[in-house]
Amino acid sequence: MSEIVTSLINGRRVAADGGHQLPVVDPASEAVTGVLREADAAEVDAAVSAARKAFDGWSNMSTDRRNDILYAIDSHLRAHGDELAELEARTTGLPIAGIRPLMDRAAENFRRFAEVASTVSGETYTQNAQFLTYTTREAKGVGALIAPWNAPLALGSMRLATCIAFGNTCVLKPSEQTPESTVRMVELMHEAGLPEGVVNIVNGRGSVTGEALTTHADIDMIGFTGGTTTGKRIMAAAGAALKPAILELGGKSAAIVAPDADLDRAIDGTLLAIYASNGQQCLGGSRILVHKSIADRFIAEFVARARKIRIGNPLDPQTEFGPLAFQGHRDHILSYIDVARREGVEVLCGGERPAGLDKGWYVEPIVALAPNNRTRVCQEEIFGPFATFLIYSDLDEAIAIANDSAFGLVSYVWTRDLSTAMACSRRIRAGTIWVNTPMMRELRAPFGGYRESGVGRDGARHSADFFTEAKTTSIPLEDTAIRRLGA
Ligand code: TXE
Repeated sequence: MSEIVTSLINGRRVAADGGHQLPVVDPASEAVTGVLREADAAEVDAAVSAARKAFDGWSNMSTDRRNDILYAIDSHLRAHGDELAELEARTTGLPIAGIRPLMDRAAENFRRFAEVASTVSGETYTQNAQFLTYTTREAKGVGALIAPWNAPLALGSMRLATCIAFGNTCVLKPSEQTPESTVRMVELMHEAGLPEGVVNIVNGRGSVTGEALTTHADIDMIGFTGGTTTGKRIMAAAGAALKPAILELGGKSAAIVAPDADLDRAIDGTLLAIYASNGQQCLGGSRILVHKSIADRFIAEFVARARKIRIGNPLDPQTEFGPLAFQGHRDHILSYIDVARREGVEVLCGGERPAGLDKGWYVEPIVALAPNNRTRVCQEEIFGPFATFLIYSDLDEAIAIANDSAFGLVSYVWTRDLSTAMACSRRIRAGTIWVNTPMMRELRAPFGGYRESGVGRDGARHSADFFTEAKTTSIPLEDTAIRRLGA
């Protein structure tokens, strides 16, 4: 065992002694590589106090000075991109070739949201001739931020950057399944000049550390990325304490392949949308809706390519698909093979342990063909390499299937016909529609979900709105009459 992962408060890792301990497991070898020491309620309280203490200094710092620090963080994280990518690949099982660019994106989040903070401005109201009324935007306070295990740095940096760029301080809890890379990233942020207490980390299980954090009386808002069930629980706690919450949750996104699509590009795009990041991504295109006139050819080609995906050690640059993040999640995904078969869903390939990989949470990418969209594999978020095909007859039917879901995060459409693209853009109820492209993330644009895919949006203006309070000030331009009581 190499490392004991602890919390990081006021810029320093806390002592490793005592406390409840959880194993840190390498998903590629199943070996226990470290120990996570869980933060209890007292440690969470210390982290929130540190963030509160740092709030005045950070929120009152000039935006230019704060941005210098955020730009330095961007540069320093980029300089350590290889180190972070290796750590991330080891802990999550994500192939290094796929996540190396995401390390630069994680760094860039701090630059991008610093730029947004530079443009935040208020309004003036002069309609009432005797008064000047203006608005300012102020940092909201201390954020409780919760990040998931599927892409800890990409998603954790998004939560952090949107919060601290506007002058807030925070306590972040990474997932107990993948804690190490986030601690290292935040350590690097301090090396780049982040003042102590602005970002603190508490490590531990959701039910213990997470709950102590999101229900702490001295937090001002909650930012959560994770599963819908947990999201509902957090929203309920936030409601009870009257704290605003932004939630980015799961999805069961449809990818519509029209008969006029560029089928080669559609094959590449649909494969990537479901199998990138080992299939563990909220924006996965897990329901592939293909027109009946092209279905046989398209599905056959997709299956052939899925069988050829290079599965292996996440640290090998040739690997396209690594082990799933942890044993419980691997078992959860495999359980859907039986669920599928019981409902008459045909499993076309995958689900076995790949030859030659005797250890690790490896599974061959799964492709299935469902008789209809009401099956559980089409309704429930599996959150893994489980692609399910559905065959449709006309565009109205495809759009109806896309919308027949509790979720509404993203949707993909592959077509050369503008009217098909526009109909999907207008009629599909999802936060983002990607036309002829998989997963283009424009950081300035809002990102978030309809229905059970979340509440609120990340993005330039939307994050600024959530992470600041609007304040209105009115000043009379001359001595106005004041009604005199008791005169
Ligand atoms: O996530 P959880 P789980 C989906 C995916 C997956 C399912 C369950 O479908 O199969 O969620 O995954 C913390 N108070 N996504 O159970 O529980 C937890 O410690 C405060 C979609 O692993 O949502 C972790 O840090 N915090 C997704 C974080 O919440 C709590 C990413 C996410 O874990 C808590 C991950 C509590 N009561 C899973 N309970 C996406 N949108 O990208 C847990 N946590």
